Amino acid sequence: MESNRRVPAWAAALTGLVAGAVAIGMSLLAAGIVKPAAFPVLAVGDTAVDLSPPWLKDWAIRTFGEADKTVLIAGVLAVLAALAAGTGVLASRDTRHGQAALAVLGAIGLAAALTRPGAGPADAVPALAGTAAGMVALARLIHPRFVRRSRASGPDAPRPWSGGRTDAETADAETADAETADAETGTAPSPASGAPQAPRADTGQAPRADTATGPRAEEPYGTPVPAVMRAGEDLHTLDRRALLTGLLGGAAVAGATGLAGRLLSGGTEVDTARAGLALPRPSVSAGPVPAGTDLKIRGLSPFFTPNADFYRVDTALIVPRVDPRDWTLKIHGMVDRPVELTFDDLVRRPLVEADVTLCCVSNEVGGPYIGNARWLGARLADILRETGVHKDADMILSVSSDGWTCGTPADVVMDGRDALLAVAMNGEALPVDHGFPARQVVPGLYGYVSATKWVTEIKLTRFDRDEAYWTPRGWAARGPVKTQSRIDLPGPGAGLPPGRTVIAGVAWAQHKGVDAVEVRIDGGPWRQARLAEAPTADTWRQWALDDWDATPGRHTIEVRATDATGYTQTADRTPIAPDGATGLHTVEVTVA
Ligand SMILES: Nc1nc2c(c(=O)[nH]1)N[C@H]1C(S)=C(S)[C@@H](COP(=O)(O)O)O[C@H]1N2
Ligand SMILES: [Mo]
Repeated sequence: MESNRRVPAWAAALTGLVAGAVAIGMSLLAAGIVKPAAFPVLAVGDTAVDLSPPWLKDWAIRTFGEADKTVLIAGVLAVLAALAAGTGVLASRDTRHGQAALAVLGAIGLAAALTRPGAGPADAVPALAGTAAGMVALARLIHPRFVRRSRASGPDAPRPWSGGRTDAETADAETADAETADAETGTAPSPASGAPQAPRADTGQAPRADTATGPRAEEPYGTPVPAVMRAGEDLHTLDRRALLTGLLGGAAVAGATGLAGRLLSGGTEVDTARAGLALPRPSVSAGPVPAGTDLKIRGLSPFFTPNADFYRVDTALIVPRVDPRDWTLKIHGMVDRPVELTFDDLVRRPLVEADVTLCCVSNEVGGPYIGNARWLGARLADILRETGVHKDADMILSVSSDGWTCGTPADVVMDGRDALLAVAMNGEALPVDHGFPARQVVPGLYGYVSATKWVTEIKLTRFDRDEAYWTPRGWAARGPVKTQSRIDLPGPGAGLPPGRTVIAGVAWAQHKGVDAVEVRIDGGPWRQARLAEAPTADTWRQWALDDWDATPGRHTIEVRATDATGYTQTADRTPIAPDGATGLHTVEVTVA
């Protein structure tokens, strides 16, 4: 073992990295065949999201915004890469230790995959296949005989690692080459001299890798990959060419399996299904919005938020891709007649168009997690009524295809407002990011208690019996939207020329309606802003103050809205948790 220390760490780390890549590629392939959501890296990331404390999540959202998922995935991959490199270093000292480390990583992936919501035995396959492939790759890249022979040859004086060989070593190396090259490279096998013909590493000396692998995982590895450190050489030298060939071979296997896995994951199929979807006509159309709904001021949020600009908040690391042909919505629990709707059942129902502003409870005062869209969907209340909801059921617990849960107060959904099972957003099928093929939209409630994307199950239950995803994580069980307003222009910290300046923004109090918006500068008197039209009470409302005479110096602009119940926004600042931030949006500008 001691002599193996002379394998340079960088080479060992590289072999570990490539073996790790092979493991990930193979598990992606297996996931593509069996179940995309069972990809263990994703399962580990999802588990990390679910286990991370609310403060960490808040911090991540605040710090990285909508890139939080990219950052998390990059983080998981970086940690994995470091662990894989470490595995290679371990393996270069003792193959069994490296293999054991890989098995532990595989077991973590396996455990995560098997404990995801809705996981079944099939979810084990990608983790197992990936681990097995990684072990085979590691066994091939760092030859098991490597360790054996070093022990057999007894303690060696440490020699600097180099490409050179002494005569004695060359003899050894030739023996080893003969063994190693039997089926692997076909290059330069010298006749075996003295040493018994060792069984092939992948059939004899690496039982862990083999028994765990079986023929299937071995198959895509068909391209023979030479051992990086040939036995014999391993004691003192490293064959750079073999290393390179091995690494490239491994990388090719990883790339090919990974790509095949991605293609098989059905992403493109869902995109095709989405593109080919003919949007049903609404039976209740919302009609064109009145002139004056959009003030069309540059820099002011447009009345309708384009889908591409619509904020996205969810716990999914990779958005669920749900094929409408496979989609069903199961409605059960405290109902007389449980049903399971297909997508056809849903779109054959009378569909209603409604303009609804959706916002996130995590939106800080003045924050970006709010958007307005024209939704098309079936009335949730009608569907529920048909199932015969029990009188004492006060919670609609909806579940997404990836196991996220949401508890919506039943009385809110049933009170006649446009609570929808939506299939379209701004005139196109729901974007995958926004819940394709179907999601809930309920005006007046924050998204976390109402807006389930990729919804596949609705259970009628009670708040005193069930808890949705965010409740045990410190958020209120019920989340009515708080009356709020935001200054869109001038932007925070803007430098402005003196003179007449437009101040404009949006205000919202969904399902109540915004009755007034006031603006004040430098703590002066509140001034009424001009309000845009608002076709219904369920959307935000644009506002503008057109005639502020900006004088040189620093100025503070504040805004407050009053809703149709007569409530005026409080200036008291509270944090987003547990039920939404309060306080006045305040913008500082410099006029010069
Ligand atoms: N399946 C699922 N649906 C979800 C969530 C989620 O994490 N998973 N997040 C909710 C939250 S917190 C919000 S604010 C809205 C955001 O919807 P959007 O991403 O379409 O803007 O979706 C809701 N629906
Ligand atoms: Mo949210």
